[in-house]
Amino acid sequence: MSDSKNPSQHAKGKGGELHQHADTTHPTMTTQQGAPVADDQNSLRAGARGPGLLEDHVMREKIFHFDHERIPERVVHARGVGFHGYFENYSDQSELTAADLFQRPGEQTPVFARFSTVAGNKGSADLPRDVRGFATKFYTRQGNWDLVGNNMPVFFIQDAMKFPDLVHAVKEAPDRGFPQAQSAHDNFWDFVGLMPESMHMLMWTMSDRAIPRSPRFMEGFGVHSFRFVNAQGVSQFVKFHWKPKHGMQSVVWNEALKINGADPDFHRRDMWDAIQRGDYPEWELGVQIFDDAFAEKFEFDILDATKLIPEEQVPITPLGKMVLNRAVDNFFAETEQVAFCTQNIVRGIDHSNDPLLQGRNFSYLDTQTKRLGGPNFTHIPINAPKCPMHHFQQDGHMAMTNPTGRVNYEPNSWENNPGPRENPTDGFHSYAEEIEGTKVRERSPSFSDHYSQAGQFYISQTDTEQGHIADAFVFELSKVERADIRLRMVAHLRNVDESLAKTVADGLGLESLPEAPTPAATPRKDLPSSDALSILKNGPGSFSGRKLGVFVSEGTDAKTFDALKAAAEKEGAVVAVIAPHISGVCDSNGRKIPANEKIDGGPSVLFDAVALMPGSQGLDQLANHGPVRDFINDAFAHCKFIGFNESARKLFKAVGIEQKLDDGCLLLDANEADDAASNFIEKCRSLRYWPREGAINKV
Ligand code: HDE
Repeated sequence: MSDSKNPSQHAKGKGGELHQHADTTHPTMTTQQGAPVADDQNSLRAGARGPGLLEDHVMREKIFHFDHERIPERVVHARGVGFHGYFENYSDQSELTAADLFQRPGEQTPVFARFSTVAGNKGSADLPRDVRGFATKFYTRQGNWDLVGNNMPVFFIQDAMKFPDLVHAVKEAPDRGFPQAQSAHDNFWDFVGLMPESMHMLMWTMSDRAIPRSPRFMEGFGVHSFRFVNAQGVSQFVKFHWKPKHGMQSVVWNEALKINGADPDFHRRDMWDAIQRGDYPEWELGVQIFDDAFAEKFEFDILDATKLIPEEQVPITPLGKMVLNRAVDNFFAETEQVAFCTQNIVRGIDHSNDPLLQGRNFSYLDTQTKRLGGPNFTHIPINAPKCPMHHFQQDGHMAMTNPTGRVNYEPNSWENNPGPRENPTDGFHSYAEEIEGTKVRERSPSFSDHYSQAGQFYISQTDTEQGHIADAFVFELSKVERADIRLRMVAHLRNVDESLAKTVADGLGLESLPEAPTPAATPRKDLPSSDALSILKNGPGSFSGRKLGVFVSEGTDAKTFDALKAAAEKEGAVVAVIAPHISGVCDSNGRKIPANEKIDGGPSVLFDAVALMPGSQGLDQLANHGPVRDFINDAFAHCKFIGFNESARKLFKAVGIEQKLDDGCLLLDANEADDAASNFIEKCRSLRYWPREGAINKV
């Protein structure tokens, strides 16, 4: 074997000694101990072809460290992405809460927010049908407050005791190690079908909320009832809400399936890109505030996390806004190591007796200790408060911030450096709630209505959204192999909404409807529809922050292209150019238009709307090209707005939709390029042309 295969050998003399000159343009590589490394290519061995030597501390250190690079991924919410930013408080809320961050108008508090899926592993795709985590760490001047929420305001279960079962059921089966990142399988539907309390949450997870277009376009919820407590000790209940500045948006299911293949990082890339271009993701934080009297008269138990309080019943009071404006410097150090804990609350905020929340308060601290390796995970910069800390806690694995001096206990009578003391005025006080009761393992009967709000959610949706919910149930249950599990779910749906049950039963090809189970509490049919629960009733009315995919080829008309780009950018949208080759095309003026994507890598599922602007040459070839055909077919099937020029008609013909063009397809007339472009972008503000859906996609 010849040594000449190894380039670094060229620098060596016969005995392997280095003749290379030191590289002065880069810092010298060192070991973890700081010792300069002379050779990073070759391990130490007995002779050039001989065995490796154990003595090689440089190689052993390098490989040892590599071997230990992974930490356990989160047991749930493993897949996620986080960003830095700030929370800006609107006004003095001291009457409501003593929480320091809500006292002074205009004051900014640093935050770190992490968005996640729940079921999938760390390397899974961004767009499974799933709940999304929405966790925010506020680094307040009186300690860290973690608001660890989701993008849905309710949850599957009422008691933390059932969480391991729920998570076991949805994640990979223990024998086969699949399915990954999906709920469309027997174990999940078996479990939830036996847990009627999950019905309301299932309506949410079968809705488009479970396939968001980006975390930027999601609402967030604290889910549980919490307490605000003011300096006088007066408390009210609150529920936390995040409303996205750009409005809500989701994708359609068939699109989600394809996005997962085309760009598994779709969400994290979208967030990253938005922040890089200065279009900072933003949400308004608000609270529903209510007192014991309301809690008493409300139809459901405010401690039951499977229930929400409709915004129409208790409107949201805005408190401030969160702006995410900075990506992490290092994904592992920040996003992976961030440790959210529901127990991290600050003076002025308190927990309620929600049994799910009570269980969470144990779980998060416990899981971080395992995941991050010891009790000092609070010393990791992303987890450390940004306010001063003084306490007598000490030692443990990886202690980084250590006390000085001899005094590590309290009380003490040392005069020199005696350490901190408690502060009853500014310190954290639990709300002085009167509690008495018998020690029992018992679910309150006030938790027993499992269907009413599920039905309310369904009737609050537009026809389009109702259709998507039914389709989602049919899709998921069609992946369930055991027929009795399918039937059990349809039976539950009869208690939610008879028409939904019927549609799902038809979709599954059932000959008759199964008998509905006897509910623990009679489902109410008098709950009014709540518009706030629908995505489509709360559209953004703008195409701002969205992405237009423009397909071009050689000879694309320069004027139409420029007009469209200008109109999109004026709206605050981003234009991506898709071309037959990544090096781009020359337009009708002979100017080079660089491409962002080659057609195969830039399918239309990655864009919110598309424009087809091929040149007049080579259309036959384009019409026969699979990726071009898919681009058009998918954009049409996913109800996207499609702008097109005259040449594109040939492509429509090739895929058989020439006769089906509707009001969602707009001609970008070269003679009126500016008007046509602004008209098209104006249409795009509706995000999708839903009337098309009724005409296609049905079997
Ligand atoms: Fe979590 N959850 N959870 N969860 N959860 C975790 O903590 C748990 C629940 C939520 O971006 C774990 O750091 C229990 C509801 C988010 O790092 C773990 C119960 C809500 C995140 C845990 C729940 C959430 C987690 C896993 C039932 C919405 C990701 C890793 C009582 C209000 C945070 C970790 C991040 C993560 C336990 C239910 C939100 C095991 C026991 C309800 C956003 O501690």
